[in-house]
Amino acid sequence: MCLCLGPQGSGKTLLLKRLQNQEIIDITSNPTPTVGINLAKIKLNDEPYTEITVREVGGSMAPIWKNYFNGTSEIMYVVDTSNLCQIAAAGTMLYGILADPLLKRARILLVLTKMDVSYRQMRNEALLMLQMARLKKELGREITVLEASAMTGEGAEEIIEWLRGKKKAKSNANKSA
Ligand SMILES: Nc1nc2c(ncn2[C@@H]2O[C@H](COP(=O)(O)OP(=O)(O)OP(=O)(O)O)[C@@H](O)[C@H]2O)c(=O)[nH]1
Ligand SMILES: [Mg+2]
Repeated sequence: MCLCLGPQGSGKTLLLKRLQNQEIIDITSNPTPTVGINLAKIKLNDEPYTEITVREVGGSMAPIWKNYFNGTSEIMYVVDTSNLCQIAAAGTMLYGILADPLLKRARILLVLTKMDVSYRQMRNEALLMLQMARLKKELGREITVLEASAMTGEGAEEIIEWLRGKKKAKSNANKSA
């Protein structure tokens, strides 16, 4: 199961909507904060049976995110790039996730979203504030970083590509087993 986490209002629900429906997204209706969980089925390609379910746990549930770690093989961590005030807190939450033994083998994707209302330099600032370079070195594990916008659809293909990687990895593992 892929778990989608990130601070309140960072853009998880709208991003998942965009991944579900790349063409049409109603930007006039604001998503309401997710109280509890939100399951999003995302098509990986046009063939049948190539859907995966991503489970978003709302930012207001952060104190109990860890209840959902068991059985999680991917983490999609969504950060609002336009809100640098929130980044330090987002980083602290991310460290907590990465330190959890249940997620030792999980693949990690960091999504810098709301790029439509951020300037490019903010991406670098965000990565600096998250201490990403240090984190990658200390953890010694891969963290994929992608820029996105649920409004414009930027990054959607890349995120789906990352989710597809999961499928490939799984079927390869099955073959070698
Ligand atoms: N400009 C812009 N606004 C966005 C984008 N993604 C989300 N938003 C807005 O940000 C607000 C919060 O979005 P949500 O998707 O509900 O955030 P969330 O991370 O699911 O929040 P919780 O469920 O409370 O954890 C909404 O008003 C969205 O319209 C984006 O890519 N660009
Ligand atoms: Mg939500």
